[in-house]
Amino acid sequence: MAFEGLAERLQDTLTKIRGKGKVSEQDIKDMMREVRLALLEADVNFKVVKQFIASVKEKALGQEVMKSLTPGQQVIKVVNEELTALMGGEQSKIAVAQKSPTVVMMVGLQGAGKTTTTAKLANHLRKKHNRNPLLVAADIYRPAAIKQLETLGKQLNMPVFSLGDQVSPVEIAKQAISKAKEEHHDYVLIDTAGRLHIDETLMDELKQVKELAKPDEILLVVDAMTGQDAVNVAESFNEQLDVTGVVLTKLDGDTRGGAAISVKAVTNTPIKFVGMGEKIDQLEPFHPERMASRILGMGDVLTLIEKAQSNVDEEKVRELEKKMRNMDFTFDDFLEQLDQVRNMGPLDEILGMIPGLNKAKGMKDLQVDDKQIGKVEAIVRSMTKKEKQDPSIMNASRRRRIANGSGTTIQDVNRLLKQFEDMKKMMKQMTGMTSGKGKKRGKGLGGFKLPF
Ligand SMILES: Nc1nc2c(ncn2[C@@H]2O[C@H](COP(=O)(O)OP(=O)(O)OP(=O)(O)O)[C@@H](O)[C@H]2O)c(=O)[nH]1
Ligand SMILES: [Mg+2]
Repeated sequence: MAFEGLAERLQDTLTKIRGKGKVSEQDIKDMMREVRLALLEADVNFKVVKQFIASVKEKALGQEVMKSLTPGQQVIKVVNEELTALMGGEQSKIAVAQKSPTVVMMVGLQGAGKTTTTAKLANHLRKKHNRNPLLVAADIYRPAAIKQLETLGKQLNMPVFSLGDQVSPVEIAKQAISKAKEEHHDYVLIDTAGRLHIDETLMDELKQVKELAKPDEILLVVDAMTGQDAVNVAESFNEQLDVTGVVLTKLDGDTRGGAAISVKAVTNTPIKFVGMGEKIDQLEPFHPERMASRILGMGDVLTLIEKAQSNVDEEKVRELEKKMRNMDFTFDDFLEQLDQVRNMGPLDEILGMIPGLNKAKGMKDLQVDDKQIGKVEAIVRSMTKKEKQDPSIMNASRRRRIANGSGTTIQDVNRLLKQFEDMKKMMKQMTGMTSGKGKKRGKGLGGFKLPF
């Protein structure tokens, strides 16, 4: 997965500070040294790193205190915001021309992924935007380049415009655009030839195509795995062609992430899409904020905190806490708690925001969890009012009836009852610990956990 090294290092650094009730200037300095090293190791442009560190330091030290977050969380929030800003802030979408068709020109070095991305983009435009693109084969230099695009077009069941390899790319572009107008294609995607280096002859040709086709979008395709080289390439292409957006391919194989973080800052050109694999559907719109959260490995922890605070009724939380202390937390309370969590949004989404659970391997388990929760809820809802209030009356026949009523097994029911008892014990310990010292408990979910 992308960003392994960086994510790991940053997460280590941030974990040290996350729960801190107090963060000193020295803490921030120490942390920033680590962040700096982590970014440099990830092959982020050193000027970008320098600027980033300076602005995080300044904001972290000067920021307003927010009651809802601990100081440690606030520092993380600043890092997250700055990282998001560095990568472009808002999501940058593909151009739409006022008058159809929208012309998109794909450019980039040899093997960067232009042809593949042209097909992926066509697929994306059709699937997500209900568009009807025309693919244009304007790479007349590499043998089999036309064939490659035609094969992809066939696979997508989409038309590919070509005039063989004896007609100039400028002429191909011209005829393709008139054909698109005739046949009411709303996008024209022009795949151009790659080059080994920034080479003047070919660059001139691209300029001519640009002159004639007047593209609404020039997408520069760069290979994320080449790190800072990708950034330098982007800079040169941009100087010559005024690129409007970058597609970062092979992010699936990029363990460092330097290009993704530096491209926007160095070239002032936004990343619009990222390639996450060779398959036709492995192109994703680039979301700076999501990417930042992913790099920081915190899922969307801040959104989660905010959601928890706006959705959980404070009064109810206090009531529940009192019950927990008195050990009379019942299955009714449990259902209520479940509803409160549900109010925050779809469960898998909520769980996805929890750090550690959002890792790739966790995703499968999440679905299982969702089912598991449905089961648990069915069991609880099959209990009588009396049983919910006092699970100790649960004898064998009651357990059997509940299993039948909820479509589960006696083992399932037994397991839940056992977990519920364990949870109560655990809660008692937890509340005992914190209330004993008279310390104020965390808000949000009130600090208790569901028993799964
Ligand atoms: N893993 C991975 N491979 C990719 C991605 N995008 C493209 N590739 C692979 O990169 C190789 C080159 O892709 P092409 O689309 O042919 O590259 P190109 O820029 O058109 O190359 P030229 O036409 O020779 O300049 C192919 O094997 C693609 O499958 C990606 O996002 N992830
Ligand atoms: Mg190609």
